Amino acid sequence: MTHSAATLTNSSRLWSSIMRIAEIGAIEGNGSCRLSLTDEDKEARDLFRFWVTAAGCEVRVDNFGNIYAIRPGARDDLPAVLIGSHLDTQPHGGRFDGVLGVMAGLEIVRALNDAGIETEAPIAIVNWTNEEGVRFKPGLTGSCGFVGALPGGDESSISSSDGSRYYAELARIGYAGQDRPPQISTYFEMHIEQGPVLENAGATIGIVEGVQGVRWFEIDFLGQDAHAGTTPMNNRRDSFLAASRYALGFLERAMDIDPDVRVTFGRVEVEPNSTNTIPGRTRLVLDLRHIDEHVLDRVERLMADQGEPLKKLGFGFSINRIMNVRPASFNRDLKDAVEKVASSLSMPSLRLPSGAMHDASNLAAVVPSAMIFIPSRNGISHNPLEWSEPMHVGDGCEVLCRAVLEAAKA
Ligand code: HGY
Ligand code: MN
Ligand code: MN
Ligand code: MN
Repeated sequence: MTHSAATLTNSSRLWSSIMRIAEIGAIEGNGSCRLSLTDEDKEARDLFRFWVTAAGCEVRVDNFGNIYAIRPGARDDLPAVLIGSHLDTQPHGGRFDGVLGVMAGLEIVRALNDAGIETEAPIAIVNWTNEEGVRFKPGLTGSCGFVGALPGGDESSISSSDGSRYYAELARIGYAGQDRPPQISTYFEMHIEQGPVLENAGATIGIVEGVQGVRWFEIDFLGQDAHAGTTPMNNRRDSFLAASRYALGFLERAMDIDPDVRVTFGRVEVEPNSTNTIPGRTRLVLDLRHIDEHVLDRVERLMADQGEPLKKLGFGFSINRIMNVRPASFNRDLKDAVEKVASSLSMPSLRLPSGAMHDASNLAAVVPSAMIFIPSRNGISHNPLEWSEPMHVGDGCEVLCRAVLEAAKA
């Protein structure tokens, strides 16, 4: 089946679906805030479900709240080609992170309907639950559940930052499903790069080599609550000061192990969180990343070593690893196929690693998977300033569409 040089997909229809989703949970500065399983997430899920139903897809929801939209093929005995990403965002999220990939899947289904193209194998779109891991931990919850990577696979392995319960929230928003996910042969994820590499290189299409490993830890420091006014400075066990000293010392030592390691303390919890009480308990939530698991292991050992001096000073100290997504590499044949499609459409492409984590890391462990990036302006993401050019959005979707059509042949 050869396709005319004219595009199959409709870039303005794709653009308007992205902007329509972005309006849900809109925040100042053209950003979005749709934390997973909130009313805003529900609204986006409902709209996605409405659109894919209108496009003739069968909708299934599994027990992690992942939504699958399945477009039948000529042979439904064949496993589906799956296209996915996520609709949840960071608290100060942009309009494209995750949304681009789910809406690109929808646009491909719509385009194939318009063109009257029947694929051999079914094509499915997925919206993964809680990719961002803001409200519930670990991140990538839905795709971890899909590949059996959640320890226990039940609520005991999903913690929340606001006291809510994952499965109760799924039920509350009407997405506590029990459907069996579709069998899949291949996974594609289109995503903004969230970094500056493609823009600096003047490339439109990023062919992602792989994703660095990501580990999350809850590091707890226990001191003693005490009065801010009556307690002399030399008679305190201030858990926040202990945590601050620890964080700075750990960061320097980790960079000595490997300057490419990524260490982020993005979340700090202090108890009792009162201006005039010395905090007795502080929790640092650490996001640690690197492409090499041996480096991650060495840094993890350092994490424990750095806590020993605090114990000698009388502080409680504990580490709980709450997420471990292994480094992923993508399928060589699929990368070559994407590169071939991009050059057939005379789009400049570049191979690069992904600094950001993605559901595709989990999928790559179970099926041949590939990721396509498009440029992010100034490399900014997880910020309302996140922006990608409409032309790049359209080009990326057209490349994805043709790569998916290749993969959906029997
Ligand atoms: O954290 C990440 O890398 C992804 O953007 N959620
Ligand atoms: Mn994302
Ligand atoms: Mn993100
Ligand atoms: Mn992703």
